[in-house]
Amino acid sequence: MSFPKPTKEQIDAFAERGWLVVENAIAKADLDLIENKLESLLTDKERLAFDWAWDESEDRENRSFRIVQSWPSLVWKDIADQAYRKWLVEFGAALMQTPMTFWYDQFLAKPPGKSVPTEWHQDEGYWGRNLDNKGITCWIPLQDVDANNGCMHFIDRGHLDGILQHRRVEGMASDLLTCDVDESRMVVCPIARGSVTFHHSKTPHMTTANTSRGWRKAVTNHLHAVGVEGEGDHYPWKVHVNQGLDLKGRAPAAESL
Ligand SMILES: O=C(O)CCC(=O)C(=O)O
Repeated sequence: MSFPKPTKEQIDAFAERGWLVVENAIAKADLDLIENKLESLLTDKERLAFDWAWDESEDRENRSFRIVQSWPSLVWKDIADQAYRKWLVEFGAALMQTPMTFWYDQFLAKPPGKSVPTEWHQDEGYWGRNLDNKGITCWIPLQDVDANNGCMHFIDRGHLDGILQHRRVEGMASDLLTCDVDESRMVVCPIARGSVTFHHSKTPHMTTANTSRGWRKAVTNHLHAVGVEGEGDHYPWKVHVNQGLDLKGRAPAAESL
């Protein structure tokens, strides 16, 4: 199976709507390898992951990991050489109509039974001002996803509305942020394993809680335009919560935590 090439219709749809589903993008063997390589991020989560929905009533040692947040490069040294990674950079650059470079990835997993939504946000709400309209994210679920186990929901054309005011999610000790959106423009994106979504860095999006019997696992890949030097100033709502892990130099994204 070869990776799909972006069509003019896809490029135009992304420019207009700020998000895109690409069906049958990544082969089963590649997904199996990703899942296998990243399994230890779950089994060793106390050492290798944050709880992105850390409940403020729980002390650090008893975090319930309602959203496991970790970094694939911690356990997969040559991940950058994988064909899927090269493909998503090429595809993302075509959608943004400008050269893009890989920035960082995250492993985001929601356990069965006790997870929570990843609340509405724009990726730029977490990033510095240098990323203004200069980012794109490719989200790869590792199983079929729908609204019952945490698929993507987008605000259609929301990338054209500017940066929204974000705030911390009530009750969280983590850096989880949220913003108010016009849900009448919401598009729910259930997709099969092998399909992926792309969204612009200003597109408001969320994923629902996982109410299924299995884990909901995903790898999200953040790219920025070539030439962006550092994040620049953060918005005033940004919080830095390092959950006591020493990840500096081992996971690129952790540099800014
Ligand atoms: O997987 C999730 O729960 C959220 C992912 C997300 O917000 C992103 O990839 O930008």
